[in-house]
Amino acid sequence: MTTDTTTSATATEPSPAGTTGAFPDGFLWGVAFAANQVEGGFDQGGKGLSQADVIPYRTAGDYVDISALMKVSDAEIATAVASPGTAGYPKRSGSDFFGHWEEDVDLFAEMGLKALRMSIAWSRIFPNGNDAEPNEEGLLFYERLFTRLREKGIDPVVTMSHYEMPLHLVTEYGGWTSREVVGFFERYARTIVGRYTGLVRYWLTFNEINTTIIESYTGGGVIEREPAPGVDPRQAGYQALHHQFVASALATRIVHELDPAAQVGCMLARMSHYPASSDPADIVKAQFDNNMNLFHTDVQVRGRYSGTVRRFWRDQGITVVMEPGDEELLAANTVDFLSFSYYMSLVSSVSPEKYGATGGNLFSTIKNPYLATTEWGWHFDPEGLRYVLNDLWDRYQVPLFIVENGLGATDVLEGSAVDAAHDGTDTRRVHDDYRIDYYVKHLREVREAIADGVNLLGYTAWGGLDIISASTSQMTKRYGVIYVDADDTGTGSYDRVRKDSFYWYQKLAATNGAVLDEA
Ligand code: BGP
Repeated sequence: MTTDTTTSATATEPSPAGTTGAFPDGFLWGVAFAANQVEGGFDQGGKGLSQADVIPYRTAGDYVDISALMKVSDAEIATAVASPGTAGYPKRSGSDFFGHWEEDVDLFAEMGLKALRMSIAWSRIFPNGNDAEPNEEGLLFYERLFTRLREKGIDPVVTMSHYEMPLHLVTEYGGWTSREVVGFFERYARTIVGRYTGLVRYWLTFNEINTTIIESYTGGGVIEREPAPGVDPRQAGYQALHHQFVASALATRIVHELDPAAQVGCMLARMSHYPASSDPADIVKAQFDNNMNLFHTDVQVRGRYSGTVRRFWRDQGITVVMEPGDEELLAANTVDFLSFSYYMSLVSSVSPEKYGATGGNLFSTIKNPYLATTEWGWHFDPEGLRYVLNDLWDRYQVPLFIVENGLGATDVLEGSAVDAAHDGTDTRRVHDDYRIDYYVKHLREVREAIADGVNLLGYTAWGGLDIISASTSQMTKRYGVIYVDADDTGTGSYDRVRKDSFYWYQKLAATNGAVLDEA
């Protein structure tokens, strides 16, 4: 063991917390949300129905099997299509960003944000997805929004597809299992990149692209149906995923062609798997689970499928149809940066029955005895974020971007809009110190990773505003630093109220992270 005089620690330990550098100048502090969860205006401005507009509100039991809440059946879609209005379909009203966007952009500017990660609703541009011409009203909505953001010094970081596609492509084409949808997406990408050249400098193709094989309706618009005899039920998800990889490569080529000054990234729900024990069998299982998560970025950053997933297909009898030239296209059109969401870590074991289970983002996992969990059962693991950042940087050596991280919690609104006891002033407040604590703990680990040498472009906290939850369709699973006065039934004024975390985040951006030393 050697002692390195340049640091106080011995060579075998990570630099102790606190001996850290700072966030780079120009770090992109921001917030993030998705059109299907925030916009509303589902039947306004020429928008067509999307796959998210037919997901009904369901009260859930223990939130362990989340995916049951996220998919819909043919019968449910038929009922939804026949149901006018927003009642019972929370994503139809979202947080009414469609009606409040100017006020919201002013709030983001007041926070001193440098970035807003958001998505475009494909069915606001092509209502049915296969329309000959785009919807000009939709194009104009985002043009005005992006222009206003840039005027305020806020970079839009735009996801082309965030858990939604036109419903027509789901019901008439089978979603992303159809090769034709690749062509419709290519036209959509060419239309939006062409229109917003110079306004949008950061593009993401598919949100959490690994969702498509976990929850195929949400990720790929694939309605769960009985597979043909002898066909693995997971095959539809892998086929849809391959089509998305091809579409992502085509969109990447379009950005590089139409707007070389812009950058395009992929987006992964990074779920790091820790072995439950030092049993080599658990170690190998965790390595496999991590590689089955990371093969998605292997394709989009390295340009090829990994041996792990190819062997998995062989062993499971899963056939993915690739057309001539697909692999060359993937290899020639890799992304400029890697973005990811981080909410928690997971645990792997060859004998999971030995351990209890807990909820998670998209699926449940073995309970980690070293970690606390959130109200929704998600592991609370700030150090895991430092681990993930170093792991991704070492594996790919491309710039990284944390585009989702945050705490879903049931906030309490105190005070009233017109408080008689205070001269009728608005005394509404949300004291969410637990959310500030969450950011502090995670961002300190981010700062450590930057000191470890990780190249990180920015951090966009999930929510910004309170929005409809992707998994549970609740408004009351709140992530924002801005409270939205609405409940799970969509009842409320939709007023915006700055939470205590709003002011803390404002300081975070203003001090480029130095406020982390205060808490
Ligand atoms: C990610 C999604 C987001 C978001 C977030 C929080 O998986 O990309 O859309 O919703 O998770 O999850 P939830 O809303 O289910 O709490």
